[in-house]
Parts: sequence; structure tokens; C-alpha cells
Amino acid sequence: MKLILAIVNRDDAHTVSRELTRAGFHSTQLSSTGGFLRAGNTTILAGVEDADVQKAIDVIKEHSRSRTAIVPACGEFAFGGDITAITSAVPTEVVVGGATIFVMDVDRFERA
Ligand code: 2BA
Repeated sequence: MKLILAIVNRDDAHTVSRELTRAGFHSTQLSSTGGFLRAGNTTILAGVEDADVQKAIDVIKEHSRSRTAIVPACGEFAFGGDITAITSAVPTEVVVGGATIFVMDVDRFERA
């Protein structure tokens, strides 16, 4: 068995979970926050049989759209030894998602 951990945009989370359920997968949604944008996203956990991993990933990918976000460009500069963060007035565009997916081995799975 594998554990799929997928970080998806909050706006896609409901659809991704619904479609995983429709395809016969069990999943759990956790509210999460990206370390870079500090914006809310959703982490979906799904325990799946090895043979079904690709099928679950296909469902997640199909329903996760990529989006662009505008962030202030930030650089660090040294003045006389002190490091100072300076935020530029020129914003930078980053592409977020569709989904960031990790697949991990599961040593043991039990439902009590
Ligand atoms: P955030 O950390 O908020 O990152 C949002 C987007 O900002 C990223 O999209 C990427 O395009 C950009 N970005 C992130 N860190 C950056 C950096 N140090 N320099 C420049 N640009 C950067 P995605 O790569 O699609 O990631 C979407 C979300 O997935 C991330 O939100 C984070 O919550 C998660 N994630 C991505 N890679 C991860 C990893 N290696 N480990 C854990 N979580 C990850």
C-alpha cells in the first residue's frame, strides 16, 4: 500500500475529493498553508493499493488547475555586515500547482 499526499488549491479540493470518492478511493482533507505564499491550500491524504496509485494520481491531476499568483519580489542585501530584506516595487509572477504530489510506502494499515 502507498500513501498519496497531494497539495492542491483550496478551490479544487472539493472536486478532487469528490472525484476520488467516485473512483472508489478513500481520502482525508487537511487545511494547510504554503510556506512560500503563506496562502491556504488543502492537503489530501489517500491510502491506495500499489496497483491503483497511477489511477488516483490521474484523478487528482485531472481536477487540479494551475494558477498564477503575484508576489512582491524580495531580495536580501548586506549593508556594513547587516543583512536587510528589501521588497521591490516590481511584482513577480509564480505558477502554483495544479497539484504537488508525494507517494510514500506504508508499512502497515489498520482500521480499528
Ligand atoms: P507555496 O509554498 O505557497 O508555494 C507556491 C508557489 O510559489 C509554488 O507552487 C512555486 O511556484 C512558488 N515557490 C515556492 N517556493 C518558492 C521559492 N523558494 N522560490 C521561488 N518560488 C517558489 P508549487 O510548486 O505548485 O507549490 C504549491 C504548494 O505545494 C506550495 O505552496 C506548498 O504548500 C506545496 N509544496 C510545493 N513543493 C513542496 C515541497 N517540496 N515540500 C512540501 N510542500 C511543497
